[in-house]
Amino acid sequence: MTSLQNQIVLITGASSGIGTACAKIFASAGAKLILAARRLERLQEIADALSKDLATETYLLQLDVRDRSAVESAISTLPPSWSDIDILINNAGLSRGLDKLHAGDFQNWEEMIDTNVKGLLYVTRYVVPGMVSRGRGHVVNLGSTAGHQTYPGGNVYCATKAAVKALSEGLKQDLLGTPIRVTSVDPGMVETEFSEVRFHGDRDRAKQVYQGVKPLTPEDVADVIFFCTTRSPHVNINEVILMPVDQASATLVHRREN
Ligand code: NDP
Ligand code: 8X3
Repeated sequence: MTSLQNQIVLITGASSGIGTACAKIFASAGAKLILAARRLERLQEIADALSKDLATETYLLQLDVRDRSAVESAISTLPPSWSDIDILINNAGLSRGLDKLHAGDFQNWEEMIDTNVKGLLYVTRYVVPGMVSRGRGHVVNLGSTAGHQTYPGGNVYCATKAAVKALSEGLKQDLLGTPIRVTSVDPGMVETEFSEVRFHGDRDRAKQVYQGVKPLTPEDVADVIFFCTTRSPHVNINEVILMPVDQASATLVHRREN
């Protein structure tokens, strides 16, 4: 098993859900964390708690991954003690709406494509060359079951996650001959702020998504990511699909009465 003591882990979208759960599990293994998201105050709260409970060293980046020059500047100006990133967790992402494609909202489309595809590309493009020159590193992309199976109204979100699947495969191929590892972790239903963001803050509608179901928790997903990054250095877990027991496909979900 690979030790994570003092390894530097960059987590995008660390201010909520799966990203925050990743911060906690990697901190508990002694990693140093670069936490990135737009909501700096949230990152500060997480960093303060980790510093108090586990003496974790953190470096915070207030960053919108859609802004290519901001991503370049954030990565290129990391202090020397933070610049040698060992693990990149490309987790920042979102869905917006469930409109039919022919009635879709352009702004929603752009936000999803710019964040889930272009943002992931920008961060990868600025971080991976350093991994290659140092001869070590691991990139974990958050895909989704939505990238394997399109569901009604999921159109553009599903397309972005299908793109993440293709990009994970492409990066793995392009890094062949280097020791850098690439993994796509593709969950089904995870209860986070995801649905609240999808429905633009409509909490009641968001709650209905998980009504009568026991969904995955962000910690369940972080646990899988942690497993993938702690295998022996010659082992690459390419792709993991995980779902709650109550889910069999994007649309086949078992719901209890209460
Ligand atoms: P959350 O909404 O709880 O967290 C999303 C995170 O992404 C937040 O920290 C948010 O931070 C960040 N983020 C969003 N846009 C940007 C941006 N432009 N720049 C930087 N950070 C951004 O959702 P989840 O934890 O569920 O989602 C994490 C990932 O997991 C996403 O890629 C999602 O698609 C994927 N996923 C989620 C599933 C689910 O059912 N929940 C299932 C499968 C995959 P901030 O707003 O502060 O910038
Ligand atoms: C999130 C899972 O099914 O809501 O990627 O699209 S789903």
